[in-house]
Amino acid sequence: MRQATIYHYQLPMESGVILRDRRLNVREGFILHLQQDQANGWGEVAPLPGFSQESLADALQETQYWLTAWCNGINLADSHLPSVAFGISCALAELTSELPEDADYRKVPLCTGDPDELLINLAKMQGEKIAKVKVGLYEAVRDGMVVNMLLDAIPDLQLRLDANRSWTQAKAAGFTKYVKPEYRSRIAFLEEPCKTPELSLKFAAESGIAIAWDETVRDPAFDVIAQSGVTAIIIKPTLTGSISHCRQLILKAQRIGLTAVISSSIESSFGLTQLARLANWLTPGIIPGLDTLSLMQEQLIRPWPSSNLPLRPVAELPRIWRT
Ligand code: OSB
Ligand code: MG
Repeated sequence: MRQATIYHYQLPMESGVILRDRRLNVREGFILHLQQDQANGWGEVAPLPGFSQESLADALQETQYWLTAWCNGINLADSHLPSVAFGISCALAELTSELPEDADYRKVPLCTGDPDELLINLAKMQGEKIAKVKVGLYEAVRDGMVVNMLLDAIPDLQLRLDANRSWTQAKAAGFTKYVKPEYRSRIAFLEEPCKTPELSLKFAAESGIAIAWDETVRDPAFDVIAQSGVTAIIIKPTLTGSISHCRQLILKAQRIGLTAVISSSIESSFGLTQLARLANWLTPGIIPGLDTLSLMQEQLIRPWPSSNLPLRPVAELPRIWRT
């Protein structure tokens, strides 16, 4: 016997979390509970406003459609809505014990503003020192100075930078000019420096700074290929699709020597713990980009080990659908 239940969650965000051009006051999504005989599997479906193509209503309708078929013994192909495909695949992978329990709860500390705060977090970091800094929000000169300052302060630090396609060629060149040449190799990669992939490739060739694809991975025409200057691809499963689809991208990247980095789409602590398990399984040794829980005021169902945020249990969530 198969049974499926859907819960709705809304989690308050820290004030002032801005995503692209909008403020995100609450993070909203669904928690799925699948049961088959004695086995249980849970998953999170949470399209991210401004990033996902599908709305919350689309995602709910599609999830209900897929789970109705599943309860009738039919396993449809992966949903074409990435958030739905990912959440359902997680629940199924728990149900079948395909998703290992072991997790990598390290995360790359994320700096969106104050670099001094980042230094304090890095001082606490065990083992490999690596941080992610958002660039392109202020002047390129300031970004260059922050990078120099961090790399000066911690000699064994590596940085991941993320410009989210914000720079013109001139701004990108301005940034390069301010980063000490001997520091360029300590930038593991800079995600999407320029407005188009072509310009970003040109930037990599001219600056000697390695780049990574994030937005480009979600381009329908994207294929994982070796390109000069590109060292990594960022996989945000909620924006990409099912575990098996993400796994194919990751394997292809690894085969040609690219680093695949699993990263957050601002899921709840529940979703983040599944991403940490996925990272430990599919990208061992690569610290995932999961430092987004501090943007929220609460955790959900499963706690992130080092977090002190209050935890909302499933019993407090409205159950909105059941087969
Ligand atoms: O800019 O890469 C982004 C999260 C949601 C939407 C967009 C982005 C992000 C992150 C996640 O940066 C954190 C990370 O990748 O380390
Ligand atoms: Mg990015």
